[in-house]
Amino acid sequence: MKIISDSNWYKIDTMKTLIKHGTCVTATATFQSDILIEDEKITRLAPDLEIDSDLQIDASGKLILPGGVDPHVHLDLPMFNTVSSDDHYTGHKAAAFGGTTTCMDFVVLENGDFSQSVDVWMQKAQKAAIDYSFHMNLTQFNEKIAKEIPSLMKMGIQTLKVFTAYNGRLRLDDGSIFQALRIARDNGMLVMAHCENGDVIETLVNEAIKNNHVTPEWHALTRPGWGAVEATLRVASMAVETEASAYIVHMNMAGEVDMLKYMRERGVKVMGETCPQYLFFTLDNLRQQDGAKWICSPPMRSKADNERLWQGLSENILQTVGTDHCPFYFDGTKPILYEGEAIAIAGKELGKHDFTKIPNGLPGIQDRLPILWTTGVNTGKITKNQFVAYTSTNPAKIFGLYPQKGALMEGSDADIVIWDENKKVKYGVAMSHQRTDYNLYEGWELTGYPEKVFLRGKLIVDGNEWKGKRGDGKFLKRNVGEVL
Ligand code: DUC
Ligand code: ZN
Ligand code: ZN
Repeated sequence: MKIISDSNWYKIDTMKTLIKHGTCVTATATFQSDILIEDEKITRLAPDLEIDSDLQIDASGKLILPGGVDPHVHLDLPMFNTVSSDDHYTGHKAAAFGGTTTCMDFVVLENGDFSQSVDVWMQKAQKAAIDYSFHMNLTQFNEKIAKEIPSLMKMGIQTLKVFTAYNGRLRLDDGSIFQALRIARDNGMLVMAHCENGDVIETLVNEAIKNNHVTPEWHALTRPGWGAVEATLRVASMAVETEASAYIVHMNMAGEVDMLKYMRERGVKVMGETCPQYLFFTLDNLRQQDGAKWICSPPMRSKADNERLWQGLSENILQTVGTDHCPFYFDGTKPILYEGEAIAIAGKELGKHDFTKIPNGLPGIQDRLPILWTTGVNTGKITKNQFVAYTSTNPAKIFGLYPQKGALMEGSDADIVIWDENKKVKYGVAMSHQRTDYNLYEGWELTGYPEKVFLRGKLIVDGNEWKGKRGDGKFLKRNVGEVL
């Protein structure tokens, strides 16, 4: 909206942007269309629009995609005497440069108090630069908490994340997960599950430490993949019994894809997310000198797992690609420059002599779309429409934001990416706005990259230029989502 001053009169006029000659790509179709944006919304979608506008953009030869929706990020998350190194400004800015305009972060539950815990996250997100919403980490459970779960819906939070691992810290026992699924079913909520076997991990970690096995590879060796497979089946089985729906986060094992397929073929309301890192990297990366860069939970697996996950995407067995963005510096003793300021945040070096002290998590919020495009679309593993479905439309639908987000439709928010499918870049930390000192895809040659990114009609990324602002991102109250 712009305000026009006419002598002493002020009239509020609509800001109009017209994007012409682009090729729109949605989850289900590819078509030629112009797009008219009025203020924050898409208001016309038709070929050959001839309308006076304040800004006209020629998108000939370019693709128009709905802004990416990242369902899984951890910004400003305290962990192991430090904090994930992107906050709700730097992480959002990086997301935008990669074509993502909405992300969903997890609220840490403190003292079993939902409202106070959400307030803490609301405060952190005051500096938001893209639109955002929250999931609630359900890491404690008792009668009082059970009764209060429905109040989250009034706050616009329709998702509970449970953990079958991290004993003594985040894990809920199966009985509590079962009860949470029932409550979710009765209130139109969705349970998201981090699936690994907490007891096996605890046993193996204790043994590894006793035997002085402290290098990064032991992080993966103490978190066996079959624990993830078994826990996926366990959560899905509880979803059957409770008639609830469940969403398995960060799927990383071939067997998890098999379980998902098996359950979905039998009508179980279970959905699966994977993340780019699980499509490429393996235990061998943890064996490198800089192996700590790849420490996250669940850990990297094998080539066969990478391949089965790709197949899961090709064959529509999986539903989304999130990032689990939770960056830490590789060497947090050395500052990096971010927006001209030297900033050092303790990171992976905390566990130099003990893998259990390495903060868990990887950067990826900016990388997701460009990496998936080059390695998925350009190789023919997934279509352009699947790309949009996994990175934008499906997360918007599952998490109750569609068609406000994840869509190119009249009435949708004008979150738009003008995508140059011919743009070649040498990717890596120098191109990244993620606030960390390394990038998992350093030196990768990519073809296909965002050229312009709009958030609710406002141009926030223009080539290499940042036009966004702290505080421009809006909290999204979410509705009941769809089961895909
Ligand atoms: N795994 C990580 O590696 N980091 C954050 C949370 C998680 O589940
Ligand atoms: Zn997790
Ligand atoms: Zn996570």
